[in-house]
Amino acid sequence: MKKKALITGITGQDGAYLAELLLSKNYEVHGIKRRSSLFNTERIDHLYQDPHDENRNFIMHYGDLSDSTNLIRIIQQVQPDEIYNLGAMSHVKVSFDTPEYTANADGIGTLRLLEAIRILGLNKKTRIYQASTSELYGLVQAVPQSETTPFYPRSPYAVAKLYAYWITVNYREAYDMFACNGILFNHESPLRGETFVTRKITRGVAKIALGLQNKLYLGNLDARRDWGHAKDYVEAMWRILQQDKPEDFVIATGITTTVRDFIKMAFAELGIEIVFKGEGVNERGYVVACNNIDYLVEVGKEVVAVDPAYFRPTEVELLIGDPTKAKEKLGWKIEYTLDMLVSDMVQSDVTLFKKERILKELGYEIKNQFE
Ligand code: NDP
Ligand code: GDR
Repeated sequence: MKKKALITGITGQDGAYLAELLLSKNYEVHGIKRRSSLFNTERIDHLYQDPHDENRNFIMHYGDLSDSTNLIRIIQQVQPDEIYNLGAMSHVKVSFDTPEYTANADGIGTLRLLEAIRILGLNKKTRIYQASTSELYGLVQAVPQSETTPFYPRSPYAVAKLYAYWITVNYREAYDMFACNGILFNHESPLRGETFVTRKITRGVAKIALGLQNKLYLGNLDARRDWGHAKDYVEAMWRILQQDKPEDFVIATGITTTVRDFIKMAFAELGIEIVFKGEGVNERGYVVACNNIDYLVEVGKEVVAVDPAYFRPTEVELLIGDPTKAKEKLGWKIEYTLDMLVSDMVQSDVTLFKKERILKELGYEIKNQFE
């Protein structure tokens, strides 16, 4: 019998990679997607199977983490062996604008799934993975951050995820459920949402190099993050649910890098060297060399500036994870270094924007200005 998995957030970055991974392991994969006024399945379109095919193993359901009846019905119908709860309003800065919605989807949404499993009497059958986050650590208490480091959330997003973390632990202890938290540090890829800092940078760098954009405006350049590749991290999610007993795991690379250094690495991937001058809101990034004749960026040009609109009311300055437990118990390790991640993202965005440049040269203007 094939194992069945249900993924919330299947249309997101991690959902897409996890679906690919589980299909390659011969799972029947079910996903919950939200109704939207435009198509929102771009990341998983390549996995589409005709609903009329009786043997299909990739099946989509409409739903939302704010709707208990919907979740109960889908879980009753699918009877999943594993649920991966990846659905969330996942943008930290936006959570300050939509705090109540974030609490509902990211916090209570997790409770709704756990309750659905309990109500349906699936405690012994269905294992559940909760997408917890390094944002739980927030204001630095100790580094590197491990499974035993105290939490101090710094955004409505992180506070909602704190509730989700503890309700997962509580249902494991109270109802003997196989419920686990993966405390994942930042992970990125060419599929990363365009408004997260790494993707905003790699898109901006590609567009600047191709002459489609003049400058990249960013917020706090001093923030430090432990960045890995999403492909490695979905492998860890799966491993967490294959253990003999349910436990929580930190998933991280153990290396931290500033936003400023990520920017330098992204430009360097295209042979463009930049330096930063000034401080705080006056800090700027300038081109000092362009060693690739394919890219016509003038030396001396200002390509990065700070816009305080991207600052957060409360910031998480430093994240660096300790993945020792995951290495020892899950046998998990990264395949992608930060250099490889940056290269993968920049080259993918260059390919994307070369197409846009051709359209521009033919007289078609593409509008995707909202960051
Ligand atoms: P994305 O933002 O790329 O994807 C989020 C997914 O959740 C999308 O499919 C989105 O649907 C869906 N979603 C949003 N709101 C709801 C809702 N109310 N009901 C149902 N689905 C909803 O996130 P990632 O793939 O990067 O992250 C996956 C999970 O892991 C998230 O929970 C995130 O908070 C968490 N996480 C991510 C980390 C990272 O670095 N990427 C690190 C640690 C944790 P739609 O496409 O329609 O918007
Ligand atoms: P984060 O990711 O908040 O860590 O949450 P993000 O990429 O948004 O920010 C990382 C750091 O970069 C700084 N920064 C900027 N961020 C954005 N988005 N845009 C900018 O212009 C900019 N300039 C500087 C931020 O201030 C921050 O310090 C991500 C999400 O995927 C969460 O869902 C997940 O839980 C955590 O990672 C782990």
